[in-house]
Amino acid sequence: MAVCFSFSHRRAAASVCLFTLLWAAAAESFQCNSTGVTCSALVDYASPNATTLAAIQSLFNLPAFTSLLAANRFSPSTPTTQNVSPGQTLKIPFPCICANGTGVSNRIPVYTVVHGDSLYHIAAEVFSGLVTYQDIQRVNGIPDANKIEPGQKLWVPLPCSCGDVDGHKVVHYGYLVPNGSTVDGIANQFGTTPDTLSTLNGLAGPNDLEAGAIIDVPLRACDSMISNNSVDYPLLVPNGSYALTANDCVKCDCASANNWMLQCSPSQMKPTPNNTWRSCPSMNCQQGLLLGNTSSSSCNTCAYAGYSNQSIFTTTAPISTCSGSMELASTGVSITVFNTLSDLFNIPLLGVATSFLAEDIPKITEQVSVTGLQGIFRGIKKLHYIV
Ligand SMILES: *[C@@H]1O[C@H](CO)[C@@H](O)[C@H](O)[C@H]1NC(C)=O
Ligand SMILES: *[C@@H]1O[C@H](CO)[C@@H](O)[C@H](O)[C@H]1NC(C)=O
Ligand SMILES: *[C@@H]1O[C@H](CO)[C@@H](O)[C@H](O)[C@H]1NC(C)=O
Ligand SMILES: *[C@@H]1O[C@H](CO)[C@@H](O)[C@H](O)[C@H]1NC(C)=O
Ligand SMILES: *[C@@H]1O[C@H](CO)[C@@H](O)[C@H](O)[C@H]1NC(C)=O
Ligand SMILES: *[C@@H]1O[C@H](CO)[C@@H](O)[C@H](O)[C@H]1NC(C)=O
Ligand SMILES: *[C@@H]1O[C@H](CO)[C@@H](O)[C@H](O)[C@H]1NC(C)=O
Ligand SMILES: *[C@@H]1O[C@H](CO)[C@@H](O)[C@H](O)[C@H]1NC(C)=O
Ligand SMILES: CC(=O)N[C@H]1CO[C@H](CO)[C@@H](O)[C@@H]1O
Repeated sequence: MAVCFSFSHRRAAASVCLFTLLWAAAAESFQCNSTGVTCSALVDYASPNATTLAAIQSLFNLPAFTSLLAANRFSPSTPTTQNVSPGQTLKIPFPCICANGTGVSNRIPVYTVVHGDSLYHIAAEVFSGLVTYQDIQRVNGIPDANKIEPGQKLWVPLPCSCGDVDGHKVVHYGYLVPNGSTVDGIANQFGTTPDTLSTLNGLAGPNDLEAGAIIDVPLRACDSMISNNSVDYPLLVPNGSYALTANDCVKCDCASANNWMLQCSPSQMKPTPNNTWRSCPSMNCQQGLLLGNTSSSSCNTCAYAGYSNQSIFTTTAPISTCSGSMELASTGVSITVFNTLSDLFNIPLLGVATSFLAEDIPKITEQVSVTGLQGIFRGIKKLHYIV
């Protein structure tokens, strides 16, 4: 079924298998030493045929459509009817549980057998080889693989893992290895090291990588202030992506550029329809600071601390990137400057604004919204506003 060959490409050599089936993934369970631990994980799914996001949500029993959008960095307004083309790969978010040294999806997805199905068809085609038919047979205690009945419900144990890697919080991502990949290339692409990838996946060397295999890639996630008794603890959001939490009321972004701290703010969405919240609860810190906003005077941000059935919790947290008060020799104005470029639109404006009259803020905004710290200083000097 698969034709394999080796080739070398600049620095590294790799083995590649060409599948006659459309991109059937090769399942291999991931090691996971933390017994009984659950977490959220991701796996690549290459849809075998043309379908929609709604059908994929249903196939994988995803409770929230927004989780599928977030995992794939799609806009929160993407419709459920959005088309998925044959072979298109999507990241599927799901709960993982570790036991006996390996991780598997925690009792989902559950697939209902239809007329004409075989275990092989379900494993290799419907789930595009994310599992073997033997995996499904084993976890469901099926004595004879040839005997399944329409209507029978089968747990499909997807490969996954939980736990920190190299001392960092990570989301374990079951990555579908594309043709022509190298261990170095994959490590580089996902911000990890070839050694870490080789150890996690028991790879003997750079040649030990097969196109179409699913390998465990640890995606470093942001740290957060979420309390360990919050419903969503520990919310792990990998670099470059977002998550909607607290019944979709809160949107949290993770960017390595923000010192690996999760940044959360009100999502401006309605709460998910199936719970007791008719509208999103208040999301303020003390002194009326709104979730995600930063105080110009105290170098504090209003951070997300989790949620319960009743409320959304917040806490004020110091911003590590806040550099405090700086003297401007040319004007004699002391202003508070925050030096994170990504925060430019929220934070420095406040810092600058405290030194000027409110009616001048639009002018200052024009000056500073273009560049970073240097731009702020230039803007201030140009405007010659002195308190
Ligand atoms: C990888 O190989 C498969 C099977 O031959 C093929 O269908 C697919 O187009 C190839 N992908 C790329 C990116 O070359
Ligand atoms: C799991 O334990 C084995 C044996 O102690 C160790 O070699 C391996 O690195 C551990 N794996 C992880 C992911 O921690
Ligand atoms: C309602 O939401 C909870 C999580 O908040 C989820 O587990 C459950 O499946 C949802 N039910 C429906 C019918 O969507
Ligand atoms: C782990 O192994 C034990 C004993 O071998 C077994 O009872 C249990 O079902 C296994 N757990 C999983 C999740 O496979
Ligand atoms: C696509 O494939 C899935 C899984 O094999 C199947 O259930 C579904 O009916 C197919 N849809 C179309 C439009 O062929
Ligand atoms: C939860 O956090 C509190 C305070 O940070 C800590 O004392 C406690 O041990 C934690 N509990 C668990 C189960 O981690
Ligand atoms: C984090 O993601 C951004 C893009 O979203 C990327 O430019 C950056 O290299 C990533 N950093 C790490 C350490 O993975
Ligand atoms: C939260 O609500 C769910 C159902 O809406 C309920 O089952 C659960 O016990 C509640 N938890 C708390 C702590 O009130
Ligand atoms: C004063 C200030 O920075 N307010 C911001 C607080 O956060 C909301 C959204 O999260 C922004 O729209 C406000 O501009």
